[in-house]
Amino acid sequence: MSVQIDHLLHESRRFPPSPEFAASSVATESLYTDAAADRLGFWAEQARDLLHWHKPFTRTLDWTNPPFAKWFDDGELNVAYNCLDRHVLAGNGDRIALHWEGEPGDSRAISYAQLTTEVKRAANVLLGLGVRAGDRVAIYLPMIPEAVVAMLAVARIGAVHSVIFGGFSAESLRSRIDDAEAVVVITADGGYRKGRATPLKPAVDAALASGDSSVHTVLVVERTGGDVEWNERDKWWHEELAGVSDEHEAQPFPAENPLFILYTSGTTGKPKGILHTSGGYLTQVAFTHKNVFDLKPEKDVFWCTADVGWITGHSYVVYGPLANGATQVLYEGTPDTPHPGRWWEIIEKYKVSILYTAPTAIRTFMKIGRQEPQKFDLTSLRLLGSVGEPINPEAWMWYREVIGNQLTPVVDTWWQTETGAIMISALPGLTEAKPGAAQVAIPGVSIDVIGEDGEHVGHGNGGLLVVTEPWPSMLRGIWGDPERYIETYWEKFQDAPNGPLYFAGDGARLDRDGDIWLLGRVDDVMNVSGHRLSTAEIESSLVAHGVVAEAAVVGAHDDTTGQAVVAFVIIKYSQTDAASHADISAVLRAHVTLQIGAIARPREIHIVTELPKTRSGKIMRRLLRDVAEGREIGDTTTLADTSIMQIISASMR
Ligand code: 6R9
Repeated sequence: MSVQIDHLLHESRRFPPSPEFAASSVATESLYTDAAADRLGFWAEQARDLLHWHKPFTRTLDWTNPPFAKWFDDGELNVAYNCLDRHVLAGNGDRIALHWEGEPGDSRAISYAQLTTEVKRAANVLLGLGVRAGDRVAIYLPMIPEAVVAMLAVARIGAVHSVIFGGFSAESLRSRIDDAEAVVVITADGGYRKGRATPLKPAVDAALASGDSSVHTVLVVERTGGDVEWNERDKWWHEELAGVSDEHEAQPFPAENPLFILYTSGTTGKPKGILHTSGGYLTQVAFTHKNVFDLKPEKDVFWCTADVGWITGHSYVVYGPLANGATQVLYEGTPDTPHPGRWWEIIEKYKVSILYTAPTAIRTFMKIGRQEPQKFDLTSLRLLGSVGEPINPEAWMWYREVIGNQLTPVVDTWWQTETGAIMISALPGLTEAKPGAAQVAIPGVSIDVIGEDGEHVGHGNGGLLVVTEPWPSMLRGIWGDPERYIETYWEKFQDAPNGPLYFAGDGARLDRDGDIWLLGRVDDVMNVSGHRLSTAEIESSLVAHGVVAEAAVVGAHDDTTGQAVVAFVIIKYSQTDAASHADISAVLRAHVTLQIGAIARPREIHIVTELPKTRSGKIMRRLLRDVAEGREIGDTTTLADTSIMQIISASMR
């Protein structure tokens, strides 16, 4: 059977950039033409322009042993120097690097000079503990400035960080520490979430309780002041930093020196330790942060709401913004604490000009209603970004209209932990935007949509998303498992005529103009009467109806059609007592039939109050498929809230 994914939903709204925005755009058309004329030359120029090299490189790409790439490999640089010292040396030491906002309302403004000093101290502490280039350091912290300091201090001494999201359990922490053989863990007594001080250190204590791990020291940041158990290996972060010099000269390391490992769970199996290195990674995150977000570092206040425990936090909270000398907001807590307008209050307070967040957050705000953001002055915003899942056209429209005052461009950015940096996105001053489409590969990145046979699908068709040429911020492998790296990403299209293709695992289609629309994970595609239907399109159709805030669609076994569409929807607060569930279901089934066609009409629509999501906010359709097919529910360990599945199952009886 072919992989052709039938595309059914039509979206014809268009939003060109305003003349004012276009006139002062950071990105220019020449980026596309230069990259098309000489792709490697283009990346070499970006690497030289955007970064400081202690030793200039002479080789751009070594692809003689695919899929193992080396970029700029005879060059040497220091990643932390690029994010800190050079801005201070250029006279920008007083510029604010971080406007940090704690959940309880405490705040700190940290300049580039101050951040540099903190990182130098932390680097001296790590060196004093015997940490050397290549050693691994695990970081398990809330969203506090010390998380950024810790990452940069590890990078500064050429060591490798492995940040583990603070919501992960002791068991997940232990398996990641073991896999990376980390020697030091940096944690905190706790952090603030949903109005409470939540302890973190007990999970580290439990993870290391058996005493046979590679970890010799645990550094503990004091955040909440809560009680902590104390072990021989523990040291207070503030005491250690106070006891060392604030002088530290950054040493150069080879461009291919490992920078970090970040674990990604995928759908099945043991988490993969995605490995990223230094020069190529920093080049592409700096390039995309500057051009996709139209960054004017002397004026803008950038806010990426992702936690540093995810790739979005690595690339667009830490490395991209700091490499570019940007001023940004870092917020510790949840969006609805102590009130549902907290994010909008923060935007007003710091005059945030660029906001980068995820569709799951946007849809949650849609569910609550526009009255919350409308209580605050959001006129400082001039650009909005989205990442993490396909953004439904209606969510895109709401984002632009309600948050962006009907004015701001919205960029939908497609990328992955594995790709390290943004790969597909509009450039806001150049591209005519289409709600719901990621649209075009960034300059210097080569993307295609192909069939199972490896052939380009042609405009108007759907298939599999692949990257056809190596890119600077690509993963360099899976930590300790080169075989799995090849099998997972490169084996499927290894015999392509111009070398192996990177298979991303996502479905996509090209519209008539050749623009790219993401259709969801290939594992989630449904097959109804021989038609391959994308989750994203049917979900977008449901979200386009005025009563629906969020929707998840799965394919469930059906005797007649092979699979049938089963939908789970969340109704907007303002609509919850408008009609009975049966009425709403009937209306929505008719709506999808009208918008897409009878083939996509859901067999069942279940009205629920929550959807199962991963801790980074992605809908876990696999679990909904279990419910829809009446099976025992599978592994729920990656769910943000494990009680959700009981609530959903109970509401269906
Ligand atoms: C950055 C990040 C990667 C997966 C990816 C895809 C989905 C991310 C998207 C998107 C549609 C977008 N995804 N951005 N789908 N449109 N703009 O999220 O990394 O956590 O590794 O997830 O997320 O399915 O394959 P990661």
